[in-house]
Amino acid sequence: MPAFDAFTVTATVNRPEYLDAQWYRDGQAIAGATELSYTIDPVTEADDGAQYVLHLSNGIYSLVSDSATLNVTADTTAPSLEEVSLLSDTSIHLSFSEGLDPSSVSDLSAYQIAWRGLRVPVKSAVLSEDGDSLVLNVATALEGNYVLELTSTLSDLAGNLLANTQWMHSQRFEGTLLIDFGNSASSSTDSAGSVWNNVTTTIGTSNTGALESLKSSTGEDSSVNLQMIARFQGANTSGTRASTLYPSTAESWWIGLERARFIMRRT
Ligand SMILES: [Ca+2]
Repeated sequence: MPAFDAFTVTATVNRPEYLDAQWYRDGQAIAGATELSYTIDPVTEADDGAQYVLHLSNGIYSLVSDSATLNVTADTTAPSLEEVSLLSDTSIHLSFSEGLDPSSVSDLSAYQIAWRGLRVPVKSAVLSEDGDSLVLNVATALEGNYVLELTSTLSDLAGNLLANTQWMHSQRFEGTLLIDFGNSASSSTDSAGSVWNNVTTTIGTSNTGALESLKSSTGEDSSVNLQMIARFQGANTSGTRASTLYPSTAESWWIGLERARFIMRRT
């Protein structure tokens, strides 16, 4: 068995209530090991080859079990991050394939969370008792998509480093996003200060070419962010899609993790 797992040796006897039990390891009585089962958790490579026998006695007769040999192999399997979920908007639950070394999780710089172009600080990291789950408490309420990146200093008890270090959490937006590119009176001048000037204020305004958290047609926050990749100067007069600068697949874009359908509407 691999190191750092639990090992249990059990004897089966008829009428155990009349018997006193004592486990021995390599000929030495083990203090406190007086039940029919004995567990070592976790085993280490130093336990490799240990022999266990059970001595049973009813006061008149005594009996010694066959011996059981414990074979321990080195743990060479790296832990992996299996699942990430939000417990609340400020706490993230991480599940790992096995227990992590508690000393490897305490450095908060091991956790990088990117959300809407921001780095969200991690305030605390709390490892479960068995070490295979971790709760990260963050300073900012997370809505929608975020990317979690872990440094590879996280390890299991044998020192094997975490195998996968990045996790993208996405919430699929189901709905329609309306983007209004304005009317013929809107400015079509290529001005650095008005790069997004043709988008109405009900959707969002920006002079940086980026729109955060587009609203759906029902006013719901979609958590979808949009970054302008090219201006379509003067395109409004003949329809946005007529611009050669605009992708021909304009109705359906991949934006970050989301597939969002855009309906172009001229007003
Ligand atoms: Ca391991």
